[in-house]
Amino acid sequence: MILLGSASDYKVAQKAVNVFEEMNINYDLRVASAHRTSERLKEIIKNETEGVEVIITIAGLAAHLPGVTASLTTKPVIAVPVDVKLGGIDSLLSSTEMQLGTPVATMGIDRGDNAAWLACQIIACNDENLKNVLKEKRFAYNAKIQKSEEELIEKIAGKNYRRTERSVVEAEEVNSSLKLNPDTNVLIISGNYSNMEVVRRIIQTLDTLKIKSEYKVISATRSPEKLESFIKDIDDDVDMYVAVSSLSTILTGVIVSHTTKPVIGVPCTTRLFGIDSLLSMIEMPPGVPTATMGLDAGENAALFVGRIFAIYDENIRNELVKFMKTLHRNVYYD
Ligand code: RP5
Repeated sequence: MILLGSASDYKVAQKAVNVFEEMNINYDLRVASAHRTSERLKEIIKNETEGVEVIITIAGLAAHLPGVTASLTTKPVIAVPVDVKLGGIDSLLSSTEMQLGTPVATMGIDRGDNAAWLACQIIACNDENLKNVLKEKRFAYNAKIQKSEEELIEKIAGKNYRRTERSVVEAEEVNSSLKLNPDTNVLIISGNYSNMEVVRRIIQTLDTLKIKSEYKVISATRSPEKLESFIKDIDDDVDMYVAVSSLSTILTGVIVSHTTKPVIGVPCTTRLFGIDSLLSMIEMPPGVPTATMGLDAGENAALFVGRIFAIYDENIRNELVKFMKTLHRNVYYD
């Protein structure tokens, strides 16, 4: 379901609609403001989302639609901040910085398309056919880029343009030497050891929800080949990733570029109050979303993972509801 804070947000929602039409995914679209029509919003979430797997919320300004929606349901909620004022930074921060217990996976500003791609990745966790279609789309992108390069060069038509010769360098066989436990569902990757407290909270919360996870520490800048070969090796064996990163979050960028599974990112505060990691994690180009959580919000990342599993797994859903109850939240358990 796509929820808009106002009909004026449709220009951003249109991008999500286009992806769902391309992917042949059914969707509903509603307009309900968290502030101006709060009762209508509650009514929709409580009584009109049966069978809905993922909710995409699209809102600008003080965007409370995603957070309020997440507080009314246990379904995964994705937010798309809209550029109405301040370039959309107001809406981006009010979507990401959610309190413990109500995770919202936020996309880049105006990135309705990536919200739909992430929704497809989430639905694909339980749909083999969609999983294959997503992989095909990823390969098709290579051909698209190559074609656009050819067209560009034709357009430039510069007399000094020279194509560099292709030299074949023997690819060095990189063995990541990292192995996964066979029953791991969620792989947590941290770029360094300074964010281990966040990793610990993710593991602890996933344990509470009875979701099997394990973690690895691999730097995307210091051991890029190891990271790449590891993801290629194990991608078929995990359901999704949680990536923890600070400074320039190259880690999440590398992971999403090598998988079509959901990647949940936790930006961490090291410098600049974490603004560097938050923005470099969230502002992804179309087709490669990172489901970005608030700064250092390890528990919320685990709870978002729980919401994805809970779509199809009754036991995990019960654990999630139990956890939410311990937080004394006033949630409508649909
Ligand atoms: C938000 O305020 C809406 O999501 C929209 O982005 C913005 C402006 O709304 P309108 O005044 O155009 O209805 O709540």
